[in-house]
Amino acid sequence: PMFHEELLTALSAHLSDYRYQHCLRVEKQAMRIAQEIGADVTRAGIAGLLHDYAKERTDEAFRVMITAQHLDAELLNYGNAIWHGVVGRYFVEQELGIHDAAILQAIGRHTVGDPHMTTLDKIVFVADYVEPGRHFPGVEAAREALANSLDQAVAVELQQTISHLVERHVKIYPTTFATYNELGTN
Ligand code: DGI
Ligand code: FE
Ligand code: FE
Ligand code: FE
Repeated sequence: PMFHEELLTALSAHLSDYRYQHCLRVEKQAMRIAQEIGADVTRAGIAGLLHDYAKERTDEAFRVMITAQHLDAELLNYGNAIWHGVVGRYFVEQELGIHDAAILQAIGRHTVGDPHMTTLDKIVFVADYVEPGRHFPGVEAAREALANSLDQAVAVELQQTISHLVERHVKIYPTTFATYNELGTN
């Protein structure tokens, strides 16, 4: 596997500067959350750093990967917003030689979640949403929720994200709903 400095070089080679800076902030944010709750700080950092590694690939590159990895053909009905995590994890594995299943899973779940997220999955999911470069309406509510618990932050993020997507009239990936439905509410 690559050393941290090599990961930074690879990441910066594939991302615009603003998204590269976002990834560095998510790395730090994920490590901070992991530290606070006694989770694996190293895995949180690597997954946070690399979560958007594939975000600037072409749609064609994602379609090729979906076919090559025999992923659910339903994915072809979505776009970069969904692909960069769910499919992006395979670019991380193949190009960066990261085979840690927990890290790849957290990258794969960082946008849409999963009904059975691990603590690492939740850390990356939330760190991406609340990192200090985020300024959208609702980010403070998510940060306040995180001060209470990671699970509260996951819930607020899902509620706000789904509402936002509905307001924008965009298609919602079924896993996003499944994750929302699994929250401890009724
Ligand atoms: O990649 P980032 O911008 O850092 O953040 P992200 O990966 O969490 O979200 C990327 C985009 O995907 C964001 O605009 C919200 C959107 N998104 C999240 N869930 C869904 C979704 N878009 C669609 N179409 N469907 C979803 O279920
Ligand atoms: Fe992302
Ligand atoms: Fe996210
Ligand atoms: Fe991100």
